[in-house]
Amino acid sequence: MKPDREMKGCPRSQKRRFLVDLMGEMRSEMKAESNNTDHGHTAPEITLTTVKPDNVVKWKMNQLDRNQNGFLERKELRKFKKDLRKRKKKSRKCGRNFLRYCDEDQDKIITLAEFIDCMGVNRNYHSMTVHSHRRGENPLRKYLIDD
Ligand SMILES: [Ca+2]
Ligand SMILES: [Ca+2]
Repeated sequence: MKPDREMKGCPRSQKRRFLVDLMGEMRSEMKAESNNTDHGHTAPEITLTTVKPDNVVKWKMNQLDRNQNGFLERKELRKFKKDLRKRKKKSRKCGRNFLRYCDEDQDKIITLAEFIDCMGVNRNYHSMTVHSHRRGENPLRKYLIDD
């Protein structure tokens, strides 16, 4: 398991609360959405009492990924970013820095693995089924070997 990274301006205790809140919000969004689209037939994969955190994140990713290419680009993140900034005073900094924190390799796009990771699904819950094996490049490496 990777060490808990730091989020700028958002101390660990706040960060944890921020992530738990955010997960809760996504969960209720997901619930509202599934009620909306439920016209008599229920989607079998969404049973909200048992839905796993990583599935919530996948759902949110799917909502945001408008061109369905499996990545979140900057323009797709614009609205989400706005929502994140509307937080209560205490966690506003967390919200502001959240997406930058998520984009661990800083390529300006957020992959599902990055999203799941930055939501703390691996750390705060133990129902993780998606593993991130994409970890090829150490982001610090270029600083270490470049001269
Ligand atoms: Ca996309
Ligand atoms: Ca990225």
